[in-house]
Amino acid sequence: METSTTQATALNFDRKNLSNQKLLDLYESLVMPRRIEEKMLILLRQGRISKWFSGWGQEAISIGAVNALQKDEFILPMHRNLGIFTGRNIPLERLFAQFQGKKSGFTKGRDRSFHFGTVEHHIVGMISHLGPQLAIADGIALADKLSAQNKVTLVFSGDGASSEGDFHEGLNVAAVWKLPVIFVIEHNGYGLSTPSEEQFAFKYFTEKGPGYGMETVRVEGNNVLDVYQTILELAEDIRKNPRPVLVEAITFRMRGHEEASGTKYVPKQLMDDWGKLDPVNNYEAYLESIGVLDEKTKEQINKKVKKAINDGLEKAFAEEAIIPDLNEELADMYFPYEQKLIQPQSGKRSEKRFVDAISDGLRQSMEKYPNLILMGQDIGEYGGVFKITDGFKKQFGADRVRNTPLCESAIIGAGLGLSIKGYKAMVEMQFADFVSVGFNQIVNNLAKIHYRWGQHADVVVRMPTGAGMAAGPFHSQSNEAWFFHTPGLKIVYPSNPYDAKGLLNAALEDPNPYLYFEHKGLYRSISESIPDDYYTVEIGKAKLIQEGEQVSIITYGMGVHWAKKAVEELSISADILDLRTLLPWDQEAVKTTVKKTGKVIFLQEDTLTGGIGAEICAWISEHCFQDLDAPVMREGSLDTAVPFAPNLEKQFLPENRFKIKLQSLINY
Ligand SMILES: Cc1ncc(C[n+]2csc(CCOP(=O)(O)OP(=O)(O)O)c2C)c(N)n1
Repeated sequence: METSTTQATALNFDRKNLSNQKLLDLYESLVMPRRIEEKMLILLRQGRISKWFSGWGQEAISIGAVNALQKDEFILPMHRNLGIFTGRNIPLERLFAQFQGKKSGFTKGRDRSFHFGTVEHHIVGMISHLGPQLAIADGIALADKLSAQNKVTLVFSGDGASSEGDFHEGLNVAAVWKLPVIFVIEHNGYGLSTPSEEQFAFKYFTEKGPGYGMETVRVEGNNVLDVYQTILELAEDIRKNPRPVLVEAITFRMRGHEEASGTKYVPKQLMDDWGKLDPVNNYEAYLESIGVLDEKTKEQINKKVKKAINDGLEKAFAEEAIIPDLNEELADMYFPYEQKLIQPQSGKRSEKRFVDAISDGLRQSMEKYPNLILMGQDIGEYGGVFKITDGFKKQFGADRVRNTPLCESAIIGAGLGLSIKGYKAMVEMQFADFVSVGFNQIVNNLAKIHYRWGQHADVVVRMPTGAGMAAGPFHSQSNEAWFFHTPGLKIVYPSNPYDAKGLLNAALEDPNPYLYFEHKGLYRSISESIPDDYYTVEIGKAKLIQEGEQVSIITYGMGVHWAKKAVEELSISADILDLRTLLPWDQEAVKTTVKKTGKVIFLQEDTLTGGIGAEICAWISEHCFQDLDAPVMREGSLDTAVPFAPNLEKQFLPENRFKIKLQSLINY
């Protein structure tokens, strides 16, 4: 029938040179996810589990793939790939504990179903957003390629998720960088209830691959031998000749998107046709027809599989429900890391502009960490639009200083993939504004991955930020508050060359994910004598830039310079506290200065509403109330987009309003 691209056609099993034992091993591997699912559906009806994503009818794809790859090659499964987890012999009791939200599951009850990874089993599970998986696979494959590992990485996508921008970015990067990735598209004709023809206007993914300059192969997704043999051959070849290949597996999902959603939208004929092509029954019948599987062996295998499932379930059900531990929950947001401050070895110093200090730190970090990879648009030969990486490609080579295609999401995701393989990644946003198209990877992957399953994200995203250069709404934004609200990230924002170098080095040392904000207006406008040697600045520690008695000004970035100017112009005596780290911010230092002066004003370049100042002022009101002699005040930019015309921009920025407010606070 022609209503769907996933047309049911007869399966053609061909054992080629596979031994009887191999055929039986594949059979045992194939029945495991089916038998688990049968059990889960019963438990679901009994109300003993809450949700189930079915892979019924698609099992041959996972099983063919997982058996074709070497055990230490990474696989990045999606929500219907139970067979990847069972195929990697994950202890079933832990898998079931994961499904039940028990402590011994892979996420300690913090995430559900297949949303987990385990480096021990070389699996990186998905986040709900589907598409971001592909870029992580790119990063893992890049790590393998850089270290000449001759490995393949395999990542899944549904046909629905292929409409996401992340799909395009992931494939494009792999193609341009010739990464050893097998992209397996499980083409089952639907994304939830939406049929393929409402999802995209081509018929087969084999038509799409060549557009990326990528080889493509179509397999019978319900034929475990076709999937296995195809991927086995491909993987062997890719290990020798690294490149991405797109494998389209034609299949069908026989149950609802998840159990509650039903299948009413699927024409009955389609169900009937595909029902006849069940991957388990057909393979079983094939093995019987060639005399490899008899009744007795079939029974033995199924008995063994069922016993393993029942044993695993018994253990998982016996485990008590999680008893929440507040400290553990909070601590696990971050990879446990204790910073060891590094002082410069010698007293040698040079005058450096802000921009040179950043470049200096980055260069020395590259020298210190041979596993640090830089990625960004135009950062190679061109040296980046602000010339921070000028000469880096020559010094460190094109492998480590990587010009990227124009795709922030895939590159940040690739940074995470590198981190999973023990690399460090620095991703340069050309302008901080463009991080919006990489936002998801930062706030949902980098930020949450340690809490979810204990994997660290050793990635620093550099953010050239700030206004004042008449660059308009999309090259001027202050967007640190977008990330300040996201647990799991760390944010630093230096205001001077010394801190710029030391904080960048510190961020690159820490295996946790960082946003490093660098104000473009400071790049070439300020300079100071800083140590020539490598050093770090303490993370989470504010710095009292200037001491005074009448008032405390708490600020960061360009705000520090506006504050200094205002204090001078108004001839007042003020503490100026430069936060330096926004997340985690220095509560102790804030408390100390507020206690000292009793009057406090927060200054930020960002628009006022919901900014960093809002949080810190609220905290001061709650925790320093007794020390206050005046209302807690704050000033920031107007709640508008950043305007282009210099006069409009001047009005937008808080510098002048701040001076007036500061005077009123002094007078209070
Ligand atoms: C970014 C995003 N949008 C929407 C969803 C909701 N959603 C989850 S799965 C799914 C359909 C996915 O279809 P496909 O990629 O074909 O995979 P299949 O479920 O068919 O295996 C949708 C819309 C989501 N998880 N993430």
